[in-house]
Amino acid sequence: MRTVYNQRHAAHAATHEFFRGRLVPAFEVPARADYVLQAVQAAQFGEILNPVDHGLAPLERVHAPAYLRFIQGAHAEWLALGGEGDAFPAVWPVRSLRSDVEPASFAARMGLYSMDSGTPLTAGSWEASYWGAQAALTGLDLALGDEGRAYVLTRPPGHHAGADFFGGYCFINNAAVAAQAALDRGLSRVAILDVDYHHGNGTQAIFYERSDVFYASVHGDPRTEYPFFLGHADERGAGAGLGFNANVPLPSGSSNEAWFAALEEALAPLARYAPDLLIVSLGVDTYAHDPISHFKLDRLEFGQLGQRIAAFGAPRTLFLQEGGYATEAIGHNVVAVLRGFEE
Ligand code: SP5
Ligand code: ZN
Repeated sequence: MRTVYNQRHAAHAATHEFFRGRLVPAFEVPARADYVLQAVQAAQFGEILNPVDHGLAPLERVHAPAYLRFIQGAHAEWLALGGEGDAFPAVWPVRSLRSDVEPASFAARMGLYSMDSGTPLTAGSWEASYWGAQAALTGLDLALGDEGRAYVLTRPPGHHAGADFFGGYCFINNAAVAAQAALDRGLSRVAILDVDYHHGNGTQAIFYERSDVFYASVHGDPRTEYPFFLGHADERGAGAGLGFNANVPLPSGSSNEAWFAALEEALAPLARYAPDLLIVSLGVDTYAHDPISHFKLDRLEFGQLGQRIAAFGAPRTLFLQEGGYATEAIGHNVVAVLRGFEE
């Protein structure tokens, strides 16, 4: 399997993030991708390609143009206002406040276009995220070609980013951009299997009222786990999308047996859907020693996951890197999944 590597990922390099009101060392760091690159190279999976620029249009198919413009210029605005270092939001238009009028204030727009204060907006967030989406689109090109599969190594991740907000370390929803581009290329049914520890609220929301993209996720129960406000089992889609969304939340600390049973629950409706393309939002923060998550997968289980995805037998499969914060182990865990898939 070939890898598309977003070589601009390190443009997004936060040193700190907010946690419990204090700045703590950032978890989503450039070294994550460096370790995965090393592991993929050492495993000799095949060629490692740079992203091909597909332009802004495929991003605008998923994200609001005003949001993209904001992210593109936000850090420069912050600096022009005298800000130093990374920018963080501090005020949000929650219930009873209006979000249909874009404020002039930079602080207000930071809140309008975000969901949390745990996602530092850095000088290079746009560059890294733009090229991440291009990597996803280039991976899609490979998956739609003769090989039928690809792995996209990128950061920051994407699945928490909504049509018009950033959060959960994510700015551009790579899985959603790739899914929409696949439809625009003539595919009629795309499935997204999200195995990151956290529910992919952005991806779910983008396709919630649509039947052409089925979103299925296994994740930590949002009653106790980030992103808290989406990811419950009763979210099954709405309107034309009713029945095309499947969430299987699991309690923090769940066993591997429970996790694989949940995976079967998520895969069953996907199998009935019979997608032309399976996109895997591949977070490996389900790892037993992940510093911010609480499942128990290890090398063996990541291999099993890869085998199970291969057995699913989608005609085309695109793996996109999402979370995973046990920095030195991420590469081995990703390689275990990809090896399991290729066996
Ligand atoms: C893509 C992805 O995996 N995003 C995860 C976003 C999680 N944001 C909340 C992070 C909370 C950090 N908790 C630190 C606990 C230290 N003991
Ligand atoms: Zn995650």
